[in-house]
Amino acid sequence: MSKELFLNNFREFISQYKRVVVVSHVNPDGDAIGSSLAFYYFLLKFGIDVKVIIPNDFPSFLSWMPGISDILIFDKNQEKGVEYLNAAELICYLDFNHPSRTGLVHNDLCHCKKTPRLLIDHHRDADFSQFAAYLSDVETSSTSELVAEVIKYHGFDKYLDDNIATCLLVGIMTDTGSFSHSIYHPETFEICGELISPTVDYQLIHSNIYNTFSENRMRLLGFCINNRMTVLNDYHAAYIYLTKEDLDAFDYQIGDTEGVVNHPLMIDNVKLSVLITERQGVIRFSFRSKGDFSVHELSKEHFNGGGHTNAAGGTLNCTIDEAVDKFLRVLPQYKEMLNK
Ligand SMILES: [Mn+2]
Repeated sequence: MSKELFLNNFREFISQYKRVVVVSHVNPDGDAIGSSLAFYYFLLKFGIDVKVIIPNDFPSFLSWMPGISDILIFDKNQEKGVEYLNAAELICYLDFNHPSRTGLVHNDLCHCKKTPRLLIDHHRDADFSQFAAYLSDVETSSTSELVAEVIKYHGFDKYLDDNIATCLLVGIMTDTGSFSHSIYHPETFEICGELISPTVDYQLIHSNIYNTFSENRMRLLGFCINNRMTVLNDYHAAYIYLTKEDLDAFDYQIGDTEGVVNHPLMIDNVKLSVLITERQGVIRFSFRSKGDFSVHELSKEHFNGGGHTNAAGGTLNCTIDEAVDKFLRVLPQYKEMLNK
């Protein structure tokens, strides 16, 4: 299904459904929340009964967003979440394409597999046969940009409001690291220009996202760089690891490690950065790269994950020491590529 076909048919497609659930991925980021809420507000304008479900809580730097209190956090209210899913006539996947990305929601999503699915996403390797309609483009900055395109197609003059514009700007801003990467075409800037207005203050949105650290979060960042960062010059790589004890020592809150992985890339010759964290018995990997080194391929191959060329995640069931060892064992395979 081409973008044109999706856009052309969207109005007619969506009008078949009265009750719609929008789901986004586990550990939701700015784009997951931004795209889901913007799409939520858009569907409300068609008189649709829409619910937004996220698997677990959002980071506190998003707590000011319009509509955020309308979101159902599945692990806090599973009963209601299951009720919404069972009542849905259409389930929309925003900012992910595989149900395994939905944490606790996964099981209940499988239970209603007869319910048609709609996809709006920019991640790789989607299985389009699962979807009644899909808008998927890996060369778009963010799912929020795709939602912006959908709304623009139907007329910003008719459907854009300050809530939608704010949510979309949050998604595009956060997925591009404040417009520093993942920008594939000028339309990303053009559409942001159309979202900003006298009543949608870009600088305020930016400040709400990036200048709202707790003291603990800032000190954790310092600790990561000073005490837990290893630079591997032979590989143009760097990694940071954080144990559960480290996180506890800084009274870790969801979102506190957001952006930490980007810092090693600020070193001139570092092309690959990895953050390895210990969370409730599983190890989470966060990968970032500069240039054409694909952390998607690296993670898909060795760390049960994937994502984008320059940003990907992964998980392993092991100890933190084993996780660091694994990374160090895998790295030599990529030495040539990293030294290119
Ligand atoms: Mn995204």
